[in-house]
Amino acid sequence: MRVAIIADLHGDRAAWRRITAATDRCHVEVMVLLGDYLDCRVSKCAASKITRAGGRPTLSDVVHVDQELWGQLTPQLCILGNQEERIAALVPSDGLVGDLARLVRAPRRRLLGGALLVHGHELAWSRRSDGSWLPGGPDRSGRLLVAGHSHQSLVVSRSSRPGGAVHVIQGNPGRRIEIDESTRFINVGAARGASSQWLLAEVHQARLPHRQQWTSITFMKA
Ligand SMILES: [Mn+2]
Repeated sequence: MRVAIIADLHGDRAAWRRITAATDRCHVEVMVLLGDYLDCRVSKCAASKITRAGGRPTLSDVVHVDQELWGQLTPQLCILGNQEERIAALVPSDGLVGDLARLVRAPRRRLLGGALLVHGHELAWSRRSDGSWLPGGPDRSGRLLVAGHSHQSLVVSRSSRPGGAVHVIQGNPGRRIEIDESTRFINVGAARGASSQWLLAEVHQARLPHRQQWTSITFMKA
């Protein structure tokens, strides 16, 4: 099964058009929107001031109203990001209707082919000496983790020995990487903007939903 993972679109309609044209050409069967598919017009800091003051911003104060784009995003497998959380917190409930209501009430995590998919804003990130950000914290599940949020593209593998070395591969556009049991983390770069990208993944459709079934990924420029 061919899966497209699209992270951090931030409501970029031109990028969405380029990506959907490419996913059609690649015969993608499943599209995953890995959080921050919408863009909140209110900063994190301004949002907490508004909330404390009991302010009631209008819908268009909070998000660029784009019913056509929302209608195309809604049927995809959506995973909630921090932008959608902030939009949901700020828009008065009578404004949260139709596609927007569905988009801001997506689940925070999904399992796909044995991998755990999250946006990434709830992970404890730490910065490595080479400048890349990796999610920290204890890894008890042993599951392949796929996230966006950092706007960087990379793959982390770790040898199975206790305390085994961590190996980081940069996800340059066009790069195809085989996935195996040593692959721990896939970070999908941002779909929005000039360096717009997405991820093409080959995932087996086996009967064992909790076994790791990802076979390869390709970082795609959009
Ligand atoms: Mn984010």
